[in-house]
Amino acid sequence: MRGLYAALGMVPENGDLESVSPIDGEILGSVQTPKAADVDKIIADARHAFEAWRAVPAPRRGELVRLLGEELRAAKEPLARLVTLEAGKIVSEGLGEVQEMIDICDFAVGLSRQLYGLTIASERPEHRMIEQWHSLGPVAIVSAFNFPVAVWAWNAALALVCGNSILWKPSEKTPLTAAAVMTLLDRAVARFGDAPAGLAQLLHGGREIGEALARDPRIALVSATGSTRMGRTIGPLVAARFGRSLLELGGNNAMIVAPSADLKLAERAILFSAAGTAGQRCTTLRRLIVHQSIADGFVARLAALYALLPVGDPRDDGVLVGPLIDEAAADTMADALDAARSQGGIVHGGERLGPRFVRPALVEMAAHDGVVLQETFAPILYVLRYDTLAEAIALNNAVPQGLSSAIFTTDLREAEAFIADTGSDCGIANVNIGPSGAEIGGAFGGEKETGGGRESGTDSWRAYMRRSTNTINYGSALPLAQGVRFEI
Ligand code: UN1
Repeated sequence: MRGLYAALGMVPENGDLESVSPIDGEILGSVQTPKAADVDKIIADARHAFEAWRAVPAPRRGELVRLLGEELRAAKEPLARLVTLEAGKIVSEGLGEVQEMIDICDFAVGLSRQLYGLTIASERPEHRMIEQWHSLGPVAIVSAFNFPVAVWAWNAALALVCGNSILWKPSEKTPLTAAAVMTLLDRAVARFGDAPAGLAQLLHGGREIGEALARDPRIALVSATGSTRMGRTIGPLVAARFGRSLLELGGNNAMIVAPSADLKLAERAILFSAAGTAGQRCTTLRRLIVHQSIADGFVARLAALYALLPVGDPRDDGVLVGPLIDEAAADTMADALDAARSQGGIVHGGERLGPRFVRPALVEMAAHDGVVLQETFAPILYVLRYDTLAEAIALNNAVPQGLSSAIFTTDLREAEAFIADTGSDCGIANVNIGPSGAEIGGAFGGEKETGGGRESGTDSWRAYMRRSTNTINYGSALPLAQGVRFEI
């Protein structure tokens, strides 16, 4: 750990929150959580920083994010290694997570010159209407253990170029990766030169910190990623003060495998999206809807592949499935498998291989019900069968969550039907690609209990700004809209 701290320029802390590696239970280090009075000061500082930062031209704000991208490029390997140690991701996925941060920084730098408004045709003569986008205020980012740094970057890079200060409450399970990223950001800030103090701050801790941020009217936007249960607490707290929230909550993502599908491609996509990251992505494939005509052979083949999945130390070459984040997660998986069995499910795999290590499970279910409707944050893939595409799409949509979805088909009509208005009801609907592993260029998020927020690409930046509509009269009369007359 000492070498890693040095490579990341981190100073070890001796705090009250310990970081435990899911790989072997080793204590990696600790960080300090703030007291209630500290939280108040942190928020006040964020407010002051915002007032200064919003006056900095957006392309100049982009320069800070460009420098952050440089720091991340330079520290990619050690930061990825820390992600592996603290979150249990395999090396390639740890590197991918840091790459995702670099990608969003690049995106945000370009965006810093493209925060475009609109010119609107006015109904009145010699009038012009415009729409401008202004900075919003301090943005609180609440992130989860499974993408301990990338999801922060999606929010932070956009929020910063949009003129906002940022506060970050990372998962209490991954405090060190957060501390490492703040060290890199501090370095970028130092190189930038004149960024206001308090522009980007870190608040370690549990749900009480998230709730304090959600309650505080000085926080303009709360962007929270995590379970639907967390969202049910945070969302109403923010709404009660008419604040803004951006919620990225649970997913129960499905893939339809049609009779015409390229089954080799489908197999690869299924293994990555269902077993990758040990089933701990919000976009993880959780339900497989296979056409009756191919189901027997395809499921048998998948069960055989599942048995070959290399589970083990995520630092080792060739391992594809690392540990679950903690023992409670492995217990929850075992409970879900018991529930599936009691619903008549046939379970392939799913054995516990250590306190936190599990073999991914493939579970054939007769009915789309009970445990299948819940998001269990573990590598369990429920398999269901269908006859007609309409039935498969209905199953895809018949869960409370609406994050991601996919179809494997070579039939153009089926592919288009799936992504049409009347097709998948999710925020993400893919064709011949699994539901996980999105690029940053697209807007990321989902409907229903997933929370409705969108982060990352396209116009998600608008969530971090406020809209101002301006009507300008450059004539010498005062015509009223809708032809209203009001003259003495
Ligand atoms: C998450 O699991 O919270 O699309 C985010 C993906 C990743 C991000 C997942 N790019 O799977």
